[in-house]
Amino acid sequence: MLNRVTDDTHKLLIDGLRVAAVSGRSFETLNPATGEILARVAEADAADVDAAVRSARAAFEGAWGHMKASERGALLLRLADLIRRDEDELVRLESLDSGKPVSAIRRQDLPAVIDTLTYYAGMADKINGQVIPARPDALTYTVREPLGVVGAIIPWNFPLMIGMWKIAPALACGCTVVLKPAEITPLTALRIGELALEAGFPAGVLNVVPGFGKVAGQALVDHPDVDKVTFTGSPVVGRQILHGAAGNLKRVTLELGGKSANIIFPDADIDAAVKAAGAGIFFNTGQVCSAGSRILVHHSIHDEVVERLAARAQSTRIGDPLESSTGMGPLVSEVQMKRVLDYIQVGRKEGATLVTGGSRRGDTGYFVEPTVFAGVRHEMRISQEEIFGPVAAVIPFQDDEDALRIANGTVYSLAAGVWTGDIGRAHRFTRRLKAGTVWVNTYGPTDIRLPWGGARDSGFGREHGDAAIENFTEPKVVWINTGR
Ligand code: TXE
Repeated sequence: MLNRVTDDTHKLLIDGLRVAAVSGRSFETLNPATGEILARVAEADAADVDAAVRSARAAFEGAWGHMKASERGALLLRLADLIRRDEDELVRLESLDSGKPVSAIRRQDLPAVIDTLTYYAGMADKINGQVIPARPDALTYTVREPLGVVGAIIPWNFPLMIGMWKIAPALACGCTVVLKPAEITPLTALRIGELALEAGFPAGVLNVVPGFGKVAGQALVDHPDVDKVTFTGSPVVGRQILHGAAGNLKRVTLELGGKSANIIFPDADIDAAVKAAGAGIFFNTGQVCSAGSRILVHHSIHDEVVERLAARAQSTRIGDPLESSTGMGPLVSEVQMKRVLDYIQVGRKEGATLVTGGSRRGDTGYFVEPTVFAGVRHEMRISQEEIFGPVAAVIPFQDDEDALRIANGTVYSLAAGVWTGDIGRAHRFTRRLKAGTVWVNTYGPTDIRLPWGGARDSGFGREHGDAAIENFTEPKVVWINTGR
């Protein structure tokens, strides 16, 4: 039983108020498990984004800028408390809007959101400068100042979690935020904005402007009074953001996905490796930037791994994301489903062996079967391009050098995994794999304390940990002449 969230239009959140778009326009967000309309949402354009940026600027210059850092931290903790209080509602809303199974949101996304908030709450009053005694006739030191107004543009695969990866450190640092959620999953972002107000964040500190990327997103990127854009999404849009940001030389952080290699050697714990390889590509219906979408398997165990991986794919419980027993939900949209089905056709035409899956499941909602291609060759498109769906490409390799050549042979550099019982090989691979994160004998865990990001078409800059503090602050040098 799935239903509309409400018949009212979900308004924008600007300057502490829920407001209609200046244009009066709105758009629909759908439930990907049914294809039905879930809610109508006000559609921000440049005028609304401008109002949000002005409000964020006023808050930055006003109440927020004058608040003690420890009070900012306390507000982040209060927000975490309210998210805990409303966990059931947030889990359901996120599931309805994105198609993610409630079990996964409860187990993974919500705890990560809380962890992010508490981690950066603790950091808020520990953002220190340095005394650097440069000369005997001066007191010279640095302070770290917040950058100002941050435009946060987020995707639809982890709306709550990726949103919080950007909001929490930006606010901890004393910046203010204009958040542009993805047009297909705007609902939880609006709810977080409301909870921030309830927690006591001053009006304008966190504004939420749902709308389309080319309009609302681009307006935020082009706005001359935005100091920083932090973006997670596609490389195509990442490049557009760099162009737009050049106008006033905004700082930019980009996290743009990948085509990560998960490499399995015969001396590994094969049970554990296959289990993790399955989760690594089928979790969140494959819509994960660090999905282990290329499973590189030593030729001597290729057939065995393929067989066991296919068995895992076939036992995946696909279904209603609101059911607690569901393991895999739909893709987020019809566009994404067609994109994934197209790639499956490409894989077939390229001559890869379709071992299991390969089709849409049912004709309601955007479900696609967990799919395994075997005998994939490195140069095939399904081995080079990000599919962002539950499609595993199993690629046989001959030896260490062959595995490294294949693993490093795409335009991406986000993550990689290696499974081996040989400690020397593990170290050689961690050194030579081109990736922001390399997992050894595991695949996929992230932690807010550890820097996260990539290089080349996976973007640049790091989120999480101390790195995020540097993203939202800038050092200022103070030089005090202490006399003769
Ligand atoms: O992404 P977009 P899409 C990859 C994945 C996926 C593909 C396409 O391969 O299949 O991208 O997804 C906003 N100025 N990833 O088309 O368009 C948009 O409104 C400013 C990987 O949905 O990049 C949304 O809020 N903003 C990725 C956000 O950008 C713009 C997660 C992401 O949408 C804009 C998502 C513009 N001109 C997709 N155009 C990951 N790294 O995890 C769009 N947007």
